Amino acid sequence: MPICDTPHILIVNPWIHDFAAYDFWAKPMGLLTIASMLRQHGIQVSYIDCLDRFHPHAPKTDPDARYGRGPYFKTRIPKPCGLHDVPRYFSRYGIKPQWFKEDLLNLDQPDLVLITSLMTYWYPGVQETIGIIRSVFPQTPIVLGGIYARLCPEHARKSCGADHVADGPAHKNLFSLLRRFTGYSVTPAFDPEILDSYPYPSLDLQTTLNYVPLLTSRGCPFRCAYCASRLLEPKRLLRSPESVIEEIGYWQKAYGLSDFILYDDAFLVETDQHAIPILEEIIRTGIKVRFHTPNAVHIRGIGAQTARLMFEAGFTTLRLGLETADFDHRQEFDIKVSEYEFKRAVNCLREAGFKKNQVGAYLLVGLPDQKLDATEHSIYFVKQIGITPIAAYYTPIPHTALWPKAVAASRYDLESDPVFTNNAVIPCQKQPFNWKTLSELKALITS
Ligand code: B12
Repeated sequence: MPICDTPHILIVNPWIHDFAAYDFWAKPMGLLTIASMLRQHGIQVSYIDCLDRFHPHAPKTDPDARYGRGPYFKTRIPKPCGLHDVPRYFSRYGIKPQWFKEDLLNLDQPDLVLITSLMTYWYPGVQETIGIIRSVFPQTPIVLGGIYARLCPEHARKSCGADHVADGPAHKNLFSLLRRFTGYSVTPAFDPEILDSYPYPSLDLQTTLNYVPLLTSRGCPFRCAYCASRLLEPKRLLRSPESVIEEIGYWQKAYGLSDFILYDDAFLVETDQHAIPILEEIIRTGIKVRFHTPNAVHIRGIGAQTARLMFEAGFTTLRLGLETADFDHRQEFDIKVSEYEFKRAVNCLREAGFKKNQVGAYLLVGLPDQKLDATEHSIYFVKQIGITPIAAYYTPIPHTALWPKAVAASRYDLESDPVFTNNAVIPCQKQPFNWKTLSELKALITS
């Protein structure tokens, strides 16, 4: 292996292949942080985002509409094997393959390609992305990391065509991979155990910057049976309020950005030490931005004080992790909230000034053996309380406590291929599956 002077690294955010996908504030934060970790050492980083909604060839759209959210460009493609029964179109979401090839050909040959992955069932998009990179740069090693690589490493090694699958977080393995594949050796400029020492993600590499993903903490103290957070982030780590405020100020001043998206697994736990000081500091400094929490916040963390602080600090889109209104039978899945706590939280939010359309409660739909219409009661309950129900279609995740039940309940062979775990196919419902009931449920939620 040649030893590079200062290597040139290409980082790539791959396509999504799915029945539906939409940019609900989804940025490859891990990959863009990797870019910053490399740039701290003067390493040249090029970036191609296959999901770029603002690619020079893409139809023009308003970046600020809906606080930065919006549709991806899409191209219809054949459904994966085994999912032909699903009465929906299947698409590649993101830029056209020929734009991707042109962008690759415009680059100098990189010494190493780092590619990320998100949903496990999006791996066909990763395969296609790697295939094209390989055809343009056959000599360059390709390393795959990210959520799919970590949750399904064996599958990824067999199917994705990468030279190496990194099944751990980049803050632990990035620099040894760099050494292994380029011979270039540096000592990390941050301490993996101290979040404040991490560089900000290289959002400047995006062609258009319209919102900022923000991580104020890692990990979650709960062990919900359906969630992989514990596996991905076993240790709870908090940033200091000063470092969070500094980052918000940086993006606001340098790029004029107003929409900040909290990527935390659990922003509202340990509120006294974490969320409250952050919110108070935002208010004290007079920063005027909007915050959105598409990852639900913890309902027990919402009291009169936190509700008022969030409202004053500019929280605009709030999602609550309710999951079910069947409070008597939820112990099997989680122990997050009681009926009383939920009602109290909603009251506090209302009194603080939040409006019905700003506050949504996620409800899990399609859990193993859950009848589709079992969610109806939860939908009515949330509506009656005066906030918005939002369906969170259940995605079975390997290594979680609910996985064996999901496998047993599914009409697909979930163990054979992650593509079957796509929440759009409601994988944990047995045959015969009634798509009409699903449409009726969707109509009830939006009515
Ligand atoms: C933020 C988040 C989102 C964001 C978007 C995130 C994004 N990147 O686009 C939003 C809120 C939009 C979202 C939505 C959903 N999400 Co989500 N989300 C997360 C969350 C909480 C954090 C992800 C994150 O950004 N972490 C921070 C960054 C820094 O980490 P990272 O990108 O993973 O990178 C690290 C490593 O993976 C690695 N790495 C990454 N890339 C690379 C590349 C290389 C080469 C290397 C070496 C390393 C490496 O190093 C990085 C640093 O450690 C995770 C849970 C978790 N704790 O990971 C769930 C998670 C990924 N989401 C999940 C789910 C189910 C969903 C939804 C389907 C929920 C629903 N039912 O609607 C939706 C669908 C998304 C869609 N259709 O667009 C599941 C994934 C399930 C699966 N089968 O894969 C997770 C694991 C949560 C869970 N339930 O267990 N999500």
